[in-house]
Amino acid sequence: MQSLMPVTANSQYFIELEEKYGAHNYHPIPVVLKEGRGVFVYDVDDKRYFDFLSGYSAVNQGHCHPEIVEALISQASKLTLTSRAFYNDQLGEYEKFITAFFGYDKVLPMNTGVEAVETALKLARRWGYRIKGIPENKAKIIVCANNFHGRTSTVISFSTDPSSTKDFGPFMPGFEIIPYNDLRSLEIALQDQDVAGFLVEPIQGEAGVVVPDEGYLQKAKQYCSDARVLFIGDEIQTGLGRTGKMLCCDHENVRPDILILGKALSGGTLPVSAVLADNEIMMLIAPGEHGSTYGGNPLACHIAITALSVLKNEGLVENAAAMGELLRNELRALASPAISTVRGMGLLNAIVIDHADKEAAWSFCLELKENGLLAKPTHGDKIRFAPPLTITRDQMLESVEIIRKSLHVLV
Ligand code: IF1
Repeated sequence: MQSLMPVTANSQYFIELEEKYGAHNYHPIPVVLKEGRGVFVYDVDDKRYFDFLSGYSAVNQGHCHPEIVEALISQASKLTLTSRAFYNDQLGEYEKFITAFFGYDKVLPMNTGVEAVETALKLARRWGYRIKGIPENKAKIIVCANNFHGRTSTVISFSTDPSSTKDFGPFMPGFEIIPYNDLRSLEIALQDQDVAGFLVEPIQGEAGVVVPDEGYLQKAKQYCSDARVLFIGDEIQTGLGRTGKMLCCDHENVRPDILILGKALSGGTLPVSAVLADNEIMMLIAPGEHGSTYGGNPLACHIAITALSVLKNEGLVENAAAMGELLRNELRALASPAISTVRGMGLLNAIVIDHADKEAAWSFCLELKENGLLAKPTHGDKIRFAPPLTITRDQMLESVEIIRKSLHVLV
């Protein structure tokens, strides 16, 4: 059991409630938050923290962005849900807005990221059967080892992480796992005529911000085009400005055949996800063949237009590129022997902790918390540093100072 720093009685009260009444499907850093504004969150004792996790990149626009909250409040007081049994005055406007924003013919609105991934898989399979001519129930989707695309039974069927898969079987067939960032393996896998799609994270987030070689995405897309296989870009975590471009695929001018978005699509207010594709793919789903209760609800649509507009109007993509460069340079300049690697793009970054104590990354995050910055390890020795894209230069330098000041626990 990882050690817990002592917390105040006030925090302890809330921690114990979760311990007693909630499933233990997470092991949080011991901090109890009650408020968020911009790059900051505040605990129940009014202590301020820099948020360097950003709700796993769902809060790119900063916590409780005033314009996004206003959009939520105004629409929530008018109409929140109609179901898709009827039209509403928000969905069409949103569909027009987001398809123009990303340059696709159509969008299929969903809620959580994994629902959008499942939707993309169904679209790719449907395209495989009806357009490519793959024999029924033979379609395959290529995925990469160490992927993270969500936690439904189908999606964990192609996970290589035992903590996501053990004792959750049996699993969905039709997936082939190849090494990430390995074009030769992809080229070989694409020789199979039953392959309908290649699902890939442009940067592997949960794996610890694994950035592929330059050119990987572009060549992978080319190989897929040559093999008549759909390139499915999971930009749920890397998209919406996080890596210093609107989409991570933009770094290599790659246009996914199917684009998957989520998280910051609502600016961290409620689950909003989306699948974008052109008509050849999207029109393969007829009425009644796919959907969800909340998918495309007027509240989500109204919020998402604002969340996307904020990214552009506030120059958050450009800021992510600049502040990410600053962060990586400053982290490297710390020249700490305990930080073996600094990697990332834009404001999706991670450090790798090199220390004899396997709990070192956790202990470091506890010290960061004590000093006013929140981050959490992933897969043991990696710590993700992903603040909201609104972070200023002064805030970044203050954050780096907190990181520097906390390094003493790693000696
Ligand atoms: C958890 C991290 C994990 C995602 C990508 C799809 C989804 C995610 C690239 C599914 C979700 C979240 C899930 C959350 C922790 C976080 C995460 F990488 F972002 F840190 F797990 F890998 N594709 N990522 O990153 O979206 O259904 O959650 O809306 O499950 O612990 P979702």
